Amino acid sequence: MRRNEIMQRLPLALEAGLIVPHLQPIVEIGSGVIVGAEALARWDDPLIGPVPPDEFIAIAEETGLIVPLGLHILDRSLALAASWPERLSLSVNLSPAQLGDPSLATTVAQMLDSYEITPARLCLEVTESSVMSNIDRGIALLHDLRSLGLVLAMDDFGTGFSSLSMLRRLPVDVLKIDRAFVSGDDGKGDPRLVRAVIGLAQEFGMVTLAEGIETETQRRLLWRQGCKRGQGWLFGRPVSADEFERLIQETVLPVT
Ligand code: G
Ligand code: G
Ligand code: MN
Repeated sequence: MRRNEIMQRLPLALEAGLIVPHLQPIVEIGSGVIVGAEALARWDDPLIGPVPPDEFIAIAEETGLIVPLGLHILDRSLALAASWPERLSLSVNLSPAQLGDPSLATTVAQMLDSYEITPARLCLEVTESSVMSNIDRGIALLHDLRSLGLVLAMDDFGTGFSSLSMLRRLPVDVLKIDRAFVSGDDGKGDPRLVRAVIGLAQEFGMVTLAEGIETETQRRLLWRQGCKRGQGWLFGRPVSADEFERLIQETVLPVT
């Protein structure tokens, strides 16, 4: 019942602008200084109430609505980033279906242009599975995107089914260390896997960004191992655009 309700309501909600980006701070792990944010779609509907993102993102992927939804989040979050200080970057998730859109690179270029955003401030996050569905086309599109001057990150790395050899073929700059390895569902994660991912990233000339940092212990471990950037509840949950603007006026949280 609920699922049908969400499915029916989703296109209307998107049209009505009810689906908006919230922003989770991305920090320099050592200093705690905010260096950017990841845009995460949120939907609070006046008729059916708040809908959790994992539910509506999954439904949007099934119905193909993820393509316009993804572009909407990209557009709205770029509009926000245009008013932030130049030093702050913006990360936006790309879904597998978006990587099948031949006009994606042109659209992204037009958006950057119209908001007058330096391409290097935008990071697009792709998952292993999004490239796997059509490897050659996916890789070609990633090269097109990267040639615009923006940054590419691999999201959810090491949790899917892809092989390590993908690291050699994908033109990505940033490897995101999955929350499952950093904190997991039990708050423990696995420091051995964290170390291994940091080592792999170094071998391939990529930068690491840790997700799901919840405790000072996790933070210190990452910092000691040379992971420079991260995000997680320790530093900040995803917040509304207004709240994020307030955050970037202040927050400094040095390592202890
Ligand atoms: O905050 P969190 O519960 O937002 O996100 C749930 C899942 O939904 C995560 O896997 C996240 O990557 C994904 N997600 C959130 N916003 C977007 C979006 O704008 N586009 C895509 N493709 N995925 C998103
Ligand atoms: O798949 P992706 O990495 O884009 O999704 C990010 C997801 O992780 C979102 O659902 C976001 O709300 C969630 N998240 C972000 N920081 C933390 C954290 O510190 N702990 C937990 N448990 N979830 C987090
Ligand atoms: Mn992400």
